[in-house]
Amino acid sequence: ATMLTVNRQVLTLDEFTIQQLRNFPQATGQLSNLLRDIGLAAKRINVEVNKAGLVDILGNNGSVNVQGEEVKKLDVFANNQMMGVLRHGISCAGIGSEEMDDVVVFDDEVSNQSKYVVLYDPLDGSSNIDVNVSIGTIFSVFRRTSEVGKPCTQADFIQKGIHQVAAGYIIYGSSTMLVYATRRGVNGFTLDPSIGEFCLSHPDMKCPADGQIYSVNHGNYFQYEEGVRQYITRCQQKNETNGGPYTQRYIGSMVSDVHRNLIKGGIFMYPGTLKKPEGKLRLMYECNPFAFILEVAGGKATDGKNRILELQPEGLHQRSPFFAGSSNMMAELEGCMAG
Ligand code: AHM
Ligand code: MG
Repeated sequence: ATMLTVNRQVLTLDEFTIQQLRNFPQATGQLSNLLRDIGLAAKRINVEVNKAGLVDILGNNGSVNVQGEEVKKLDVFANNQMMGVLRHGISCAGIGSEEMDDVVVFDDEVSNQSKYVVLYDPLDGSSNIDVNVSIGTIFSVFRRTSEVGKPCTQADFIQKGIHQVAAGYIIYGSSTMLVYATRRGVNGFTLDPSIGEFCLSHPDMKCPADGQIYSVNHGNYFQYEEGVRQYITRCQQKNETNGGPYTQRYIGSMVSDVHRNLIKGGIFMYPGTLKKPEGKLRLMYECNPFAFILEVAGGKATDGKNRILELQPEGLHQRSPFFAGSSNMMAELEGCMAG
């Protein structure tokens, strides 16, 4: 019989972020702490996601379980976990969540000394929970622009994506992974359930320049503008340059769809439709973090015309059309959309 041994060469998330710090003696370690906090929330959310079919947490708020405790919906649970760890940590002055109308300013002695604010979508793709399909958590980290020592402000959150310090996601899939990007690179960690730690499994991730996968909701095809339809047709046909026809893959869970395309090469699209010209995805919680991750990995992300990271946000919950993925596929799309 083979004996399983612990691979001591593999760095945990904590070891990795601390190792990164060593190259920057002037760093305070707040970002490492922040990532550890998010990793902890991810582990707790993971446990509940895995139980989702077993215990009645799919139900609505207000339902009561056998112990007579109030049962929380999974997305409410995830939201509270993220907010809880960030509030108790030392690195975050406040949060904005897709689940909440307004930002939460922590305003306590330690939080007011923190450098960062975090925006997150606690459980993206939540319509997939009750059918056992992968879902995820997405986060975006900004350095605050307000004075450290005071409570953070609304303006700290309404920054262009280009100012993100870090962004990442957790995917609750066939295994659980945490992927995060800083300007210096994108790294992926897989949760090793035997030790309960995220372990570096995908160092220095790069999005291939070419891909063979396109991801879009075809049900909306006749709602898309001409350029998008033209590009989809090109994906479906072999032509002189593109090596098509491509494979179409669409889970309907952005974290999974973009994660796959990041690794394998591909393009993900959520265009505007006739009914919803701004599309569905939220700039601050979904588009910005994925645009940052993909660009650091060598890919591209636009709203069809402009680079996502340069869009000036006007509100916390605004939506944007979103196109992202392999750079050469994005170039071909741009050609179609330009006319
Ligand atoms: P949610 O934030 O309500 O979960 O919606 C976001 C999700 C994304 O994960 C996914 O890409 C998209 O909605 C799918 O939408 P559609 O079913 O319209 O294609
Ligand atoms: Mg979402």
